[in-house]
Amino acid sequence: MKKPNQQPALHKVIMVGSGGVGKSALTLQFMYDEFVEDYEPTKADSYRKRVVLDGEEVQIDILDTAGQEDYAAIRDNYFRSGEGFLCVFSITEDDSFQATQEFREQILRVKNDENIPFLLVGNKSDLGEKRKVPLSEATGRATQWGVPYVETSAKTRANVDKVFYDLMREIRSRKMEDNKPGNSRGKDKSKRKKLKCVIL
Ligand SMILES: Nc1nc2c(ncn2[C@@H]2O[C@H](COP(=O)(O)OP(=O)(O)OP(=O)(O)O)[C@@H](O)[C@H]2O)c(=O)[nH]1
Ligand SMILES: [Mg+2]
Repeated sequence: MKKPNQQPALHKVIMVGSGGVGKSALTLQFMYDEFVEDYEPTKADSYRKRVVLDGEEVQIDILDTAGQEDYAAIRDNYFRSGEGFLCVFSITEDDSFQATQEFREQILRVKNDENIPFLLVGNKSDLGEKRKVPLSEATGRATQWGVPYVETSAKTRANVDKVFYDLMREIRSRKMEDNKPGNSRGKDKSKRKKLKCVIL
């Protein structure tokens, strides 16, 4: 049970993917129920919101990163702070789909964790007539990585809540795993160290 003054759990989500795929548009649609038509390349923006996840009040922290190559060098630092990733491409642009491979590799390298909460997101599903990335290719890659694949539209709001909530669920269950007694994952180790200090 939650103690009266305890802060709600905070889940840290990072938006990654090439420039122009709709990371900011998805974030702003989720945060404010608005679709932004104009394209303004992002440097890095962060957002926080209280939401109810399966009956429990939690906070989501979203870091919307820059897709443009000029900012590639600073990605490592941003990725390190993430607990879960929405890896976004546009279904209308094959290059952006190919780039997801590099983003995935960079995330695995920085987080050093094959099972990091991660969703592959094919955005701009409202532009079906301009589709360049076949559904089968996207689902094939997701299956190979062992992650879910979801198609979204920041314009129509299709599946926008779903990707954020599904990712939060993955992050939450991951934290519960890490906190199980006897689990030797990173976080737990530091807890044990602290415990030792108290005993000594
Ligand atoms: N039709 C349609 N357009 C979209 C969708 N999502 C984003 N856009 C448009 O695509 C353009 C780029 O969107 P952004 O959200 O700024 O792209 P980004 O991934 O944040 O780009 P960077 O900040 O440079 O990394 C904008 O003009 C958006 O209006 C979508 O789902 N459907
Ligand atoms: Mg952006």
